[in-house]
Amino acid sequence: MTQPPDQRESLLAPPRRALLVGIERVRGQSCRSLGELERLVAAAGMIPAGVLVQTRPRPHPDTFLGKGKLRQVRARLAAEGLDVAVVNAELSSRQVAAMGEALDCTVMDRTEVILEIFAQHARTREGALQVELARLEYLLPRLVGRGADLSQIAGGRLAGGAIGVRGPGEPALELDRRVLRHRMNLIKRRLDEVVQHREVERSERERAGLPLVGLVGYTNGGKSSLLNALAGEEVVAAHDRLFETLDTTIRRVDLGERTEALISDTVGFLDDLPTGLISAFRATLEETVHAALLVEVLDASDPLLGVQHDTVENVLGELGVLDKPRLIVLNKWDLVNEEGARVLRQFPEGIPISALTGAGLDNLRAALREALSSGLVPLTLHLPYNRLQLLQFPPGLGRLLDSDYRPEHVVARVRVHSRLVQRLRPYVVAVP
Ligand SMILES: Nc1nc2c(ncn2[C@@H]2O[C@H](COP(=O)(O)OP(=O)(O)OP(=O)(O)O)[C@@H](O)[C@H]2O)c(=O)[nH]1
Ligand SMILES: [Mg+2]
Repeated sequence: MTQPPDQRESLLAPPRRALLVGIERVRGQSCRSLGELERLVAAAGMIPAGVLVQTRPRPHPDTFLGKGKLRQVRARLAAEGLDVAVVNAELSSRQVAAMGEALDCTVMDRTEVILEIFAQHARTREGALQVELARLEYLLPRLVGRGADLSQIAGGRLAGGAIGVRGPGEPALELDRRVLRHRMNLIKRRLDEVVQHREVERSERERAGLPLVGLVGYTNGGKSSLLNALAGEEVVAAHDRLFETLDTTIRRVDLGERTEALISDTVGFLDDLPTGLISAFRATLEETVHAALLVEVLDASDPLLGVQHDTVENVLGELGVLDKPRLIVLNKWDLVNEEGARVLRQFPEGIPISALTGAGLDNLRAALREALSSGLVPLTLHLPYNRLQLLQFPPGLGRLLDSDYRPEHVVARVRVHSRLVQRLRPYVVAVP
Protein backbone atom coordinates (compact mmCIF):
# COMPACT_ATOMS: atom_id res chain seq x y z
CA MET A 1 0.00 0.00 0.00
CA THR A 2 1.28 3.51 -0.73
CA GLN A 3 2.06 5.63 2.25
CA PRO A 4 -0.68 8.11 3.15
CA PRO A 5 0.31 11.70 2.29
CA ASP A 6 0.16 12.88 5.89
CA GLN A 7 2.76 10.32 6.95
CA ARG A 8 4.93 11.19 3.97
CA GLU A 9 4.77 14.84 4.94
CA SER A 10 5.64 14.10 8.52
CA LEU A 11 8.90 12.56 7.34
CA LEU A 12 9.86 15.86 5.77
CA ALA A 13 8.80 18.41 8.36
CA PRO A 14 8.37 18.02 12.11
CA PRO A 15 4.68 17.98 13.06
CA ARG A 16 3.26 21.31 14.14
CA ARG A 17 2.50 21.69 17.84
CA ALA A 18 -0.88 23.20 18.57
CA LEU A 19 -2.49 25.04 21.46
CA LEU A 20 -6.23 24.35 21.67
CA VAL A 21 -8.20 27.47 22.51
CA GLY A 22 -11.83 27.53 23.57
CA ILE A 23 -14.49 29.67 25.16
CA GLU A 24 -17.13 28.43 27.55
CA ARG A 25 -20.01 30.16 29.25
CA VAL A 26 -19.98 27.78 32.17
CA ARG A 27 -16.77 26.28 33.50
CA GLY A 28 -16.22 22.67 32.35
CA GLN A 29 -18.95 22.89 29.69
CA SER A 30 -16.70 22.40 26.65
CA CYS A 31 -14.93 19.32 27.98
CA ARG A 32 -16.34 16.88 25.40
CA SER A 33 -15.86 19.12 22.40
CA LEU A 34 -12.28 19.99 23.44
CA GLY A 35 -11.54 16.27 23.75
CA GLU A 36 -12.90 15.82 20.25
CA LEU A 37 -10.89 18.79 18.96
CA GLU A 38 -7.76 17.18 20.42
CA ARG A 39 -8.46 14.04 18.40
CA LEU A 40 -9.16 16.11 15.29
CA VAL A 41 -5.87 17.98 15.69
CA ALA A 42 -4.04 14.65 16.02
CA ALA A 43 -5.83 13.25 12.97
CA ALA A 44 -4.65 16.31 11.03
CA GLY A 45 -1.05 15.32 11.81
CA MET A 46 -0.41 17.99 14.47
CA ILE A 47 0.50 17.49 18.10
CA PRO A 48 -2.08 18.82 20.57
CA ALA A 49 0.33 20.34 23.08
CA GLY A 50 -1.92 22.30 25.44
CA VAL A 51 -5.37 23.66 26.18
CA LEU A 52 -6.48 27.16 27.14
CA VAL A 53 -10.09 27.95 27.94
CA GLN A 54 -11.60 31.33 28.73
CA THR A 55 -14.89 31.64 30.54
CA ARG A 56 -16.85 34.51 29.00
CA PRO A 57 -20.47 34.96 27.96
CA ARG A 58 -19.73 35.16 24.22
CA PRO A 59 -16.72 35.41 21.90
CA HIS A 60 -15.30 38.86 21.22
CA PRO A 61 -16.68 39.85 17.78
CA ASP A 62 -13.28 40.97 16.45
CA THR A 63 -10.67 38.94 18.25
CA PHE A 64 -12.62 35.94 19.66
CA LEU A 65 -10.73 36.17 22.98
CA GLY A 66 -10.42 39.31 25.10
CA LYS A 67 -7.28 41.47 24.85
CA GLY A 68 -5.76 40.32 28.15
CA LYS A 69 -6.29 36.68 27.28
CA LEU A 70 -4.69 37.15 23.87
CA ARG A 71 -1.54 38.50 25.52
CA GLN A 72 -1.54 35.48 27.80
CA VAL A 73 -1.91 33.11 24.84
CA ARG A 74 0.88 34.85 22.94
CA ALA A 75 3.21 34.50 25.91
CA ARG A 76 2.35 30.84 26.28
CA LEU A 77 2.86 30.11 22.57
CA ALA A 78 6.29 31.73 22.73
CA ALA A 79 7.31 30.11 26.03
CA GLU A 80 6.35 26.62 24.90
CA GLY A 81 7.47 27.04 21.28
CA LEU A 82 4.05 26.22 19.83
CA ASP A 83 3.31 26.80 16.14
CA VAL A 84 -0.47 26.98 15.81
CA ALA A 85 -3.48 28.17 17.82
CA VAL A 86 -6.51 25.99 17.04
CA VAL A 87 -9.81 27.57 18.03
CA ASN A 88 -12.72 25.36 19.03
CA ALA A 89 -15.31 27.29 17.00
CA GLU A 90 -15.95 28.54 13.51
CA LEU A 91 -14.28 31.94 13.11
CA SER A 92 -15.00 34.83 10.77
CA SER A 93 -12.18 35.91 8.47
CA ARG A 94 -11.90 39.07 10.57
CA GLN A 95 -11.36 37.06 13.73
CA VAL A 96 -8.76 34.81 12.09
CA ALA A 97 -6.82 37.83 10.78
CA ALA A 98 -7.02 39.77 14.06
CA MET A 99 -6.05 36.76 16.16
CA GLY A 100 -3.20 35.85 13.83
CA GLU A 101 -1.85 39.37 14.18
CA ALA A 102 -2.27 39.53 17.94
CA LEU A 103 -0.72 36.10 18.48
CA ASP A 104 1.88 36.26 15.73
CA CYS A 105 1.22 32.67 14.73
CA THR A 106 -1.01 30.60 12.45
CA VAL A 107 -4.61 30.50 13.65
CA MET A 108 -6.93 27.69 12.54
CA ASP A 109 -10.56 27.13 13.42
CA ARG A 110 -12.27 23.76 13.89
CA THR A 111 -13.56 23.71 10.32
CA GLU A 112 -10.09 24.26 8.89
CA VAL A 113 -8.77 21.35 10.95
CA ILE A 114 -11.52 19.10 9.59
CA LEU A 115 -10.83 20.26 6.03
CA GLU A 116 -7.12 19.59 6.60
CA ILE A 117 -7.84 16.00 7.70
CA PHE A 118 -10.08 15.47 4.72
CA ALA A 119 -7.40 16.81 2.38
CA GLN A 120 -4.80 14.48 3.85
CA HIS A 121 -7.04 11.41 3.86
CA ALA A 122 -8.53 11.73 0.39
CA ARG A 123 -7.26 8.76 -1.61
CA THR A 124 -9.26 9.00 -4.82
CA ARG A 125 -9.73 11.69 -7.42
CA GLU A 126 -13.39 11.95 -6.43
CA GLY A 127 -12.42 12.42 -2.77
CA ALA A 128 -9.86 15.08 -3.67
CA LEU A 129 -12.39 16.98 -5.80
CA GLN A 130 -14.94 16.93 -3.01
CA VAL A 131 -12.43 18.14 -0.45
CA GLU A 132 -11.40 20.95 -2.75
CA LEU A 133 -15.03 21.93 -3.22
CA ALA A 134 -15.62 21.98 0.53
CA ARG A 135 -12.49 24.11 1.02
CA LEU A 136 -13.56 26.59 -1.62
CA GLU A 137 -17.03 26.81 -0.09
CA TYR A 138 -15.41 27.56 3.26
CA LEU A 139 -13.11 30.10 1.68
CA LEU A 140 -15.61 31.99 -0.45
CA PRO A 141 -17.20 34.11 2.30
CA ARG A 142 -13.78 34.56 3.92
CA LEU A 143 -11.81 35.92 0.98
CA VAL A 144 -11.23 39.38 2.40
CA GLY A 145 -8.04 39.52 4.37
CA ARG A 146 -7.10 35.95 3.50
CA GLY A 147 -5.38 36.54 0.18
CA ALA A 148 -2.00 35.25 1.20
CA ASP A 149 -3.43 31.85 2.10
CA LEU A 150 -5.45 31.42 -1.04
CA SER A 151 -3.13 29.47 -3.30
CA GLN A 152 -2.24 27.20 -0.41
CA ILE A 153 -5.84 26.61 0.64
CA ALA A 154 -6.91 25.78 -2.87
CA GLY A 155 -4.20 23.13 -2.98
CA GLY A 156 -2.05 25.17 -5.36
CA ARG A 157 -4.37 24.37 -8.24
CA LEU A 158 -5.84 27.84 -8.48
CA ALA A 159 -2.52 29.56 -8.60
CA GLY A 160 -0.89 27.62 -11.38
CA GLY A 161 -2.20 25.40 -14.11
CA ALA A 162 -5.90 24.85 -13.84
CA ILE A 163 -7.21 28.21 -14.94
CA GLY A 164 -3.96 30.12 -15.10
CA VAL A 165 -5.09 33.32 -13.45
CA ARG A 166 -2.11 34.16 -11.30
CA GLY A 167 1.11 35.27 -12.92
CA PRO A 168 4.45 35.11 -11.09
CA GLY A 169 4.63 37.72 -8.36
CA GLU A 170 1.00 38.68 -8.71
CA PRO A 171 -0.58 38.83 -5.25
CA ALA A 172 -2.89 35.93 -4.46
CA LEU A 173 -5.39 38.45 -3.11
CA GLU A 174 -6.38 39.24 -6.69
CA LEU A 175 -7.86 35.82 -7.14
CA ASP A 176 -11.38 37.01 -6.66
CA ARG A 177 -14.69 35.36 -5.94
CA ARG A 178 -15.43 35.01 -9.63
CA VAL A 179 -12.38 32.79 -10.05
CA LEU A 180 -13.33 30.64 -7.08
CA ARG A 181 -16.86 30.21 -8.39
CA HIS A 182 -15.49 29.24 -11.78
CA ARG A 183 -13.36 26.52 -10.21
CA MET A 184 -16.27 25.37 -8.03
CA ASN A 185 -18.52 25.00 -11.07
CA LEU A 186 -15.83 23.01 -12.82
CA ILE A 187 -15.52 20.65 -9.85
CA LYS A 188 -19.29 20.27 -9.60
CA ARG A 189 -19.46 19.31 -13.27
CA ARG A 190 -16.73 16.69 -12.79
CA LEU A 191 -18.54 15.32 -9.75
CA ASP A 192 -21.76 15.12 -11.76
CA GLU A 193 -19.89 12.89 -14.18
CA VAL A 194 -18.83 10.69 -11.26
CA VAL A 195 -22.45 10.45 -10.15
CA GLN A 196 -23.57 9.53 -13.67
CA HIS A 197 -20.92 6.85 -13.90
CA ARG A 198 -22.12 5.50 -10.55
CA GLU A 199 -25.67 5.36 -11.85
CA VAL A 200 -24.54 3.09 -14.67
CA GLU A 201 -22.72 0.85 -12.17
CA ARG A 202 -25.75 0.85 -9.91
CA SER A 203 -28.16 -0.21 -12.60
CA GLU A 204 -25.75 -3.04 -13.52
CA ARG A 205 -25.71 -4.10 -9.88
CA GLU A 206 -29.48 -3.91 -9.65
CA ARG A 207 -29.69 -6.26 -12.61
CA ALA A 208 -27.48 -8.66 -10.66
CA GLY A 209 -30.26 -8.57 -8.05
CA LEU A 210 -28.20 -7.97 -4.93
CA PRO A 211 -29.58 -5.54 -2.34
CA LEU A 212 -27.31 -2.76 -1.08
CA VAL A 213 -26.81 -2.28 2.66
CA GLY A 214 -25.24 1.06 3.68
CA LEU A 215 -23.15 1.31 6.85
CA VAL A 216 -23.51 4.77 8.39
CA GLY A 217 -22.38 6.31 11.66
CA TYR A 218 -20.17 8.62 13.64
CA THR A 219 -16.51 8.66 12.69
CA ASN A 220 -14.45 5.98 14.51
CA GLY A 221 -17.58 3.95 15.38
CA GLY A 222 -16.22 0.87 13.61
CA LYS A 223 -17.90 0.86 10.17
CA SER A 224 -14.77 -0.20 8.29
CA SER A 225 -13.96 -2.82 10.94
CA LEU A 226 -17.48 -4.19 10.58
CA LEU A 227 -17.26 -4.41 6.79
CA ASN A 228 -13.94 -6.26 7.17
CA ALA A 229 -15.44 -8.60 9.77
CA LEU A 230 -18.47 -9.41 7.60
CA ALA A 231 -16.33 -9.84 4.49
CA GLY A 232 -13.90 -12.06 6.38
CA GLU A 233 -10.86 -10.16 5.10
CA GLU A 234 -9.37 -6.71 5.27
CA VAL A 235 -11.20 -4.81 2.58
CA VAL A 236 -10.66 -1.30 3.95
CA ALA A 237 -8.21 0.22 6.41
CA ALA A 238 -9.57 0.67 9.95
CA HIS A 239 -7.65 2.87 12.38
CA ASP A 240 -8.18 4.63 15.65
CA ARG A 241 -8.16 8.01 13.93
CA LEU A 242 -11.04 10.34 13.11
CA PHE A 243 -12.12 10.40 9.46
CA GLU A 244 -9.97 7.47 8.47
CA THR A 245 -12.35 6.59 5.64
CA LEU A 246 -13.34 9.19 3.08
CA ASP A 247 -14.31 7.14 0.05
CA THR A 248 -17.02 4.60 -0.47
CA THR A 249 -16.13 0.91 -0.75
CA ILE A 250 -18.72 -1.68 -1.72
CA ARG A 251 -18.21 -5.35 -1.08
CA ARG A 252 -20.24 -8.46 -1.82
CA VAL A 253 -20.86 -10.28 1.47
CA ASP A 254 -22.31 -13.69 2.28
CA LEU A 255 -24.92 -13.37 5.03
CA GLY A 256 -25.51 -17.12 5.35
CA GLU A 257 -28.54 -19.23 4.37
CA ARG A 258 -27.86 -18.51 0.72
CA THR A 259 -28.37 -14.76 1.17
CA GLU A 260 -25.89 -12.31 -0.27
CA ALA A 261 -25.81 -8.54 -0.15
CA LEU A 262 -23.58 -5.67 -1.15
CA ILE A 263 -22.35 -3.69 1.83
CA SER A 264 -21.01 -0.16 1.52
CA ASP A 265 -18.66 1.58 3.92
CA THR A 266 -18.28 5.32 3.65
CA VAL A 267 -17.21 8.57 5.29
CA GLY A 268 -18.19 8.96 8.94
CA PHE A 269 -20.14 11.81 10.50
CA LEU A 270 -19.28 14.27 13.26
CA ASP A 271 -21.26 16.53 15.56
CA ASP A 272 -21.38 20.03 14.00
CA LEU A 273 -19.84 19.14 10.67
CA PRO A 274 -18.89 22.26 8.74
CA THR A 275 -21.69 23.63 6.60
CA GLY A 276 -21.36 22.51 3.04
CA LEU A 277 -19.32 19.41 3.79
CA ILE A 278 -22.23 17.01 3.44
CA SER A 279 -23.30 18.62 0.18
CA ALA A 280 -19.70 18.54 -1.09
CA PHE A 281 -19.58 14.81 -0.28
CA ARG A 282 -22.87 14.14 -1.99
CA ALA A 283 -21.23 11.96 -4.67
CA THR A 284 -19.63 9.71 -2.03
CA LEU A 285 -22.80 9.56 0.05
CA GLU A 286 -24.88 8.79 -3.03
CA GLU A 287 -24.65 5.06 -2.29
CA THR A 288 -26.24 5.66 1.11
CA VAL A 289 -29.13 7.40 -0.59
CA HIS A 290 -29.72 4.34 -2.80
CA ALA A 291 -29.26 1.61 -0.19
CA ALA A 292 -32.17 -0.74 0.44
CA LEU A 293 -31.29 -0.88 4.12
CA LEU A 294 -29.10 1.22 6.40
CA VAL A 295 -27.07 -0.07 9.32
CA GLU A 296 -26.32 2.60 11.91
CA VAL A 297 -23.04 1.66 13.59
CA LEU A 298 -22.77 3.20 17.07
CA ASP A 299 -19.80 3.00 19.42
CA ALA A 300 -21.65 1.62 22.44
CA SER A 301 -18.65 2.27 24.70
CA ASP A 302 -18.94 6.05 24.17
CA PRO A 303 -20.68 7.64 27.17
CA LEU A 304 -22.19 10.19 24.80
CA LEU A 305 -23.84 7.66 22.55
CA GLY A 306 -26.84 9.99 22.28
CA VAL A 307 -24.74 12.64 20.49
CA GLN A 308 -23.60 10.03 17.96
CA HIS A 309 -27.17 8.95 17.30
CA ASP A 310 -28.51 12.52 17.02
CA THR A 311 -25.73 13.37 14.58
CA VAL A 312 -26.59 10.37 12.41
CA GLU A 313 -30.25 11.41 12.45
CA ASN A 314 -29.33 14.96 11.40
CA VAL A 315 -27.10 13.87 8.54
CA LEU A 316 -29.57 11.25 7.30
CA GLY A 317 -32.23 13.97 7.45
CA GLU A 318 -30.00 16.21 5.34
CA LEU A 319 -29.61 13.38 2.83
CA GLY A 320 -33.38 12.84 2.84
CA VAL A 321 -33.19 9.17 3.88
CA LEU A 322 -34.73 9.19 7.36
CA ASP A 323 -37.53 6.92 6.21
CA LYS A 324 -35.23 4.17 4.98
CA PRO A 325 -35.35 0.95 6.99
CA ARG A 326 -32.48 1.00 9.46
CA LEU A 327 -30.92 -1.46 11.87
CA ILE A 328 -29.02 -0.13 14.87
CA VAL A 329 -25.77 -1.87 15.73
CA LEU A 330 -24.18 -1.37 19.16
CA ASN A 331 -20.53 -1.94 18.29
CA LYS A 332 -17.51 -2.23 20.61
CA TRP A 333 -19.68 -4.25 23.00
CA ASP A 334 -16.46 -5.89 24.22
CA LEU A 335 -15.65 -2.57 25.93
CA VAL A 336 -19.10 -2.19 27.53
CA ASN A 337 -19.46 -3.29 31.16
CA GLU A 338 -22.11 -2.37 33.68
CA GLU A 339 -23.47 0.46 31.50
CA GLY A 340 -24.70 -2.17 29.00
CA ALA A 341 -28.18 -2.30 30.55
CA ARG A 342 -28.57 1.46 30.19
CA VAL A 343 -27.44 1.34 26.56
CA LEU A 344 -30.01 -1.37 25.82
CA ARG A 345 -32.74 0.71 27.46
CA GLN A 346 -31.69 3.61 25.25
CA PHE A 347 -31.69 1.46 22.09
CA PRO A 348 -34.01 -1.48 22.72
CA GLU A 349 -33.67 -2.76 19.14
CA GLY A 350 -29.91 -2.24 19.04
CA ILE A 351 -27.90 -5.33 18.15
CA PRO A 352 -24.81 -5.65 20.39
CA ILE A 353 -21.74 -6.76 18.46
CA SER A 354 -17.99 -6.52 18.46
CA ALA A 355 -16.43 -6.08 15.05
CA LEU A 356 -13.12 -6.76 16.79
CA THR A 357 -13.89 -10.11 18.43
CA GLY A 358 -16.71 -11.19 16.10
CA ALA A 359 -19.21 -11.52 18.97
CA GLY A 360 -22.82 -10.93 17.91
CA LEU A 361 -22.09 -11.07 14.18
CA ASP A 362 -24.32 -14.13 13.72
CA ASN A 363 -27.22 -12.18 15.25
CA LEU A 364 -26.47 -9.28 12.96
CA ARG A 365 -26.37 -11.53 9.87
CA ALA A 366 -29.74 -12.98 10.89
CA ALA A 367 -31.21 -9.51 11.42
CA LEU A 368 -29.87 -8.41 8.02
CA ARG A 369 -31.38 -11.47 6.31
CA GLU A 370 -34.71 -10.88 7.99
CA ALA A 371 -34.79 -7.15 7.18
CA LEU A 372 -33.77 -7.75 3.56
CA SER A 373 -36.19 -10.58 2.91
CA SER A 374 -39.25 -9.06 4.53
CA GLY A 375 -38.38 -5.40 4.08
CA LEU A 376 -39.44 -5.03 7.72
CA VAL A 377 -37.31 -3.51 10.46
CA PRO A 378 -37.77 -3.72 14.22
CA LEU A 379 -38.84 -0.66 16.21
CA THR A 380 -39.90 -0.06 19.79
CA LEU A 381 -42.67 2.51 20.20
CA HIS A 382 -44.14 4.44 23.10
CA LEU A 383 -47.66 5.02 21.83
CA PRO A 384 -50.15 7.28 23.59
CA TYR A 385 -53.53 5.59 24.15
CA ASN A 386 -55.17 7.82 21.53
CA ARG A 387 -52.75 6.58 18.84
CA LEU A 388 -53.28 2.83 19.14
CA GLN A 389 -54.86 2.71 15.68
CA LEU A 390 -51.30 3.08 14.32
CA LEU A 391 -50.77 -0.56 15.27
CA GLN A 392 -53.27 -1.67 12.64
CA PHE A 393 -50.83 -2.26 9.82
CA PRO A 394 -51.84 -2.82 6.22
CA PRO A 395 -51.32 -6.50 5.27
CA GLY A 396 -47.67 -7.46 4.86
CA LEU A 397 -46.39 -4.06 6.01
CA GLY A 398 -46.10 -4.62 9.74
CA ARG A 399 -46.39 -7.02 12.66
CA LEU A 400 -46.91 -6.43 16.35
CA LEU A 401 -44.38 -8.57 18.25
CA ASP A 402 -45.47 -7.72 21.79
CA SER A 403 -46.99 -4.91 23.81
CA ASP A 404 -46.98 -3.72 27.39
CA TYR A 405 -49.84 -1.50 28.59
CA ARG A 406 -48.35 1.03 31.02
CA PRO A 407 -50.27 3.87 32.71
CA GLU A 408 -48.71 6.60 30.56
CA HIS A 409 -48.46 4.79 27.19
CA VAL A 410 -48.25 1.43 25.45
CA VAL A 411 -44.79 0.03 24.84
CA ALA A 412 -45.04 -1.84 21.55
CA ARG A 413 -42.35 -3.84 19.79
CA VAL A 414 -43.13 -4.01 16.10
CA ARG A 415 -41.63 -4.91 12.76
CA VAL A 416 -42.68 -2.49 10.06
CA HIS A 417 -42.02 -1.69 6.44
CA SER A 418 -40.03 1.43 5.60
CA ARG A 419 -43.17 3.02 4.18
CA LEU A 420 -44.59 3.18 7.70
CA VAL A 421 -41.45 4.28 9.52
CA GLN A 422 -41.94 8.00 8.93
CA ARG A 423 -45.47 7.91 10.34
CA LEU A 424 -44.28 6.12 13.48
CA ARG A 425 -41.12 8.14 13.98
CA PRO A 426 -42.54 10.52 16.63
CA TYR A 427 -43.23 7.51 18.85
CA VAL A 428 -39.98 5.59 18.31
CA VAL A 429 -38.04 5.17 21.52
CA ALA A 430 -34.89 7.17 21.16
CA VAL A 431 -32.36 8.56 23.49
CA PRO A 432 -33.92 9.90 26.69
N1 LIG B 1 -12.59 -2.62 21.18
C1 LIG B 1 -13.11 -2.52 19.96
N2 LIG B 1 -12.55 -1.68 19.07
C2 LIG B 1 -13.13 -1.59 17.84
C3 LIG B 1 -14.27 -2.34 17.49
N3 LIG B 1 -14.60 -2.03 16.22
C4 LIG B 1 -13.69 -1.13 15.80
N4 LIG B 1 -12.79 -0.86 16.79
C5 LIG B 1 -11.65 0.08 16.73
O1 LIG B 1 -12.16 1.39 16.58
C6 LIG B 1 -11.29 2.17 15.74
C7 LIG B 1 -12.08 2.76 14.60
O2 LIG B 1 -12.54 1.73 13.75
P1 LIG B 1 -12.89 1.96 12.22
O3 LIG B 1 -13.43 0.69 11.70
O4 LIG B 1 -11.74 2.59 11.51
O5 LIG B 1 -14.05 3.04 12.39
P2 LIG B 1 -14.86 3.79 11.23
O6 LIG B 1 -16.28 3.91 11.69
O7 LIG B 1 -14.63 3.16 9.92
O8 LIG B 1 -14.17 5.22 11.31
P3 LIG B 1 -14.01 6.36 10.14
O9 LIG B 1 -13.55 5.70 8.91
O10 LIG B 1 -13.05 7.31 10.74
O11 LIG B 1 -15.38 6.98 10.00
C8 LIG B 1 -10.20 1.22 15.28
O12 LIG B 1 -9.07 1.41 16.10
C9 LIG B 1 -10.80 -0.17 15.49
O13 LIG B 1 -9.83 -1.15 15.75
C10 LIG B 1 -14.83 -3.22 18.47
O14 LIG B 1 -15.83 -3.91 18.27
N5 LIG B 1 -14.22 -3.26 19.68
MG1 LIG C 1 -13.80 3.83 8.24
